[in-house]
Amino acid sequence: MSPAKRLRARMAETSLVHIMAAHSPLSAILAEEAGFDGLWASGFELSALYGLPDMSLISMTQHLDMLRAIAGRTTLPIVADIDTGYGNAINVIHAIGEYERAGASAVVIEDKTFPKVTSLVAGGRQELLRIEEFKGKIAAAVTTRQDPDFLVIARTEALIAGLGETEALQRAQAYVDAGADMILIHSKKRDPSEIESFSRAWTGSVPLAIVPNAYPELNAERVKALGNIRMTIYGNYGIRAAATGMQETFRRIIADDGVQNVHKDILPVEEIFRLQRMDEIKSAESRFLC
Ligand code: SPV
Ligand code: MG
Repeated sequence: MSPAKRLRARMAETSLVHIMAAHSPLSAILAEEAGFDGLWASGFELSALYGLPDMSLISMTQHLDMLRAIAGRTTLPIVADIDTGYGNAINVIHAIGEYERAGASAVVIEDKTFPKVTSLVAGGRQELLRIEEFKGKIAAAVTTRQDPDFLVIARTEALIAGLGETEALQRAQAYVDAGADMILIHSKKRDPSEIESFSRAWTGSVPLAIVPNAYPELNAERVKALGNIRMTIYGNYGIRAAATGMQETFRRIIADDGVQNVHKDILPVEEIFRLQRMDEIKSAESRFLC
């Protein structure tokens, strides 16, 4: 079964799939071991990994390289965050071929103009595409995919842009009409009221996806109660967790003038060997290095 088919099957059998952000193969391996249903190849996380803001500065090639590396080390389905699709509908056609070949099971395309500005930053310039133009991008993605199970998820940034629920609902319905398999609805409000209200008002034929970064209290129990949200993406939690660990550890090493204290509080190198599958190398060595 292809990972895309598995993702669809998992969504059908559970009321909610949990998709963890990954910015590297190592973070993806850790997410798989922890029990997530899939991975989010996050634009925000990869940008932050390069020390850059999430503003269309990372190239498609950089993102694809990371996604391919992740696909090579995990079995989980990968939901690719392709931002605005790298241009117009023609760029989307090219991108879908590349992402499918790289091992993605789904893409999320957002209705902002290129270059985009990250959604949650205060005072961010949030410009949306004309609805007709974005419908063309969704239709191009749906027409281009080779695997019918590959999901095309349309993300509307209408709430992020402050255009209100009516505009968000209108855009979401238009994108479903263009062929979208799911709608990702995003909000930067510091509580889940906009998302809960949108979800209650949504009567469209496809399920919703959310990214509860600004409103972390919207846990699985509350999401399931809404009934039509089938995918929660934990965007930015991977890079924030990694940065937390490194920031604390690096500061302690400077403060302690050495690693004599921190070494007990971080993973032993043997655990890194395990994650690197060093045992496989050892057995290959004894078998083939004659
Ligand atoms: C990402 O993780 O890149 C996202 C989610 O798109 S957010 O940064 O909250 O917009
Ligand atoms: Mg993103």
